[in-house]
Amino acid sequence: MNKGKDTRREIREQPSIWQTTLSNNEKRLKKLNLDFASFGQAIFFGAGSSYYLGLSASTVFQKLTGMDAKALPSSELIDFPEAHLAEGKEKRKLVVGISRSGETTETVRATRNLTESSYSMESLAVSCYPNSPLVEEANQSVVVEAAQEESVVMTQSFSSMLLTIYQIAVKLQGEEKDLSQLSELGEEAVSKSRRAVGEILKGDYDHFVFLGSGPNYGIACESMLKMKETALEATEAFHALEYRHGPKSVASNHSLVTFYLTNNGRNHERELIKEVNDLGAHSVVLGSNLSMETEEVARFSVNLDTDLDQYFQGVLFIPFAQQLGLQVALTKNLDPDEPRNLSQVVRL
Ligand code: F1P
Repeated sequence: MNKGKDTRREIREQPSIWQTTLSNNEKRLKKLNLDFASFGQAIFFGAGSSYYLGLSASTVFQKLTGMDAKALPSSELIDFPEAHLAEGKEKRKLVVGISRSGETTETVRATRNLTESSYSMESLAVSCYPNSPLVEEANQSVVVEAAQEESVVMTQSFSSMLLTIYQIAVKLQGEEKDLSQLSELGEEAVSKSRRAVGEILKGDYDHFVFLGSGPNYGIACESMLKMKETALEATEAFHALEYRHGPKSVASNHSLVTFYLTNNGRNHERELIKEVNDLGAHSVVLGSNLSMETEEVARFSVNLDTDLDQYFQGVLFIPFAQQLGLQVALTKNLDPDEPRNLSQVVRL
């Protein structure tokens, strides 16, 4: 049986799905009625991969629009809204529920609770399914139908919904930004990542760490989840420098530490690579226009040839972890299309 065929196809098709998504969204986003000036805060929420998508999306949204933005697990908005939503702010909140299925109970319930609450807000759903409960609950929605997938674990749906939120932020910012190059860059990212994974898996690792700061922290968290879901591996995710404050103590020469490099943190991230190497762990760096020094200091590298804003690069990094999880699973004779203990939709 061809184990992981759906997951493999959906990872590799991402760049073309992004192209379809970007062009379809041109029409969809015109229908959005978001009075940007009326909002004082944006709150992104989801479950699992969709929460991690929100972590990355919220940083991009704040950077581009200047609006205060944060991300929460949907369950927090059900159980502890008072701990996260300040009363009395004169401006409205834009609350963005993210869900591939549009059926995850806590995300649907959080949207309903917010809509019925006393908070002055506008709810927006980002999903892959048009007639889902989440889309029905929200005031407005953007549905990314092209990214619907067979695989239980989220791959193209994650990256395509993240792209969609990039586009919403660009639209609200009011400046023209051409994101169409992301599709072409995606082809480069998928093929370079696949080659790097092939090299990496000549080694023997039993511990995977993903480090990412700013817009890349959510990507690091999603990478961690991909390795857990598809390959049943021990994985961790941290903001880059957080790794030095204790977690590095468990690194060994069977640890693979992946860095999603940023421009802002490039200098100390480079020093951290050397520290990781000195621990005996193997380092992987993904970034754009990497210097010879950075490529030489890292064990493995995926060097993307682009000057794209660092806030948009996260979507180019995630195919690496998706393919790493897929290939490690296959070496363990697991089937990523049938991940243990998981289902496509998680309901309470
Ligand atoms: C997302 C989710 C994923 C999980 C698995 C099942 O649900 O729970 O987080 O990793 O893929 O689906 P959704 O709310 O985005 O549909």
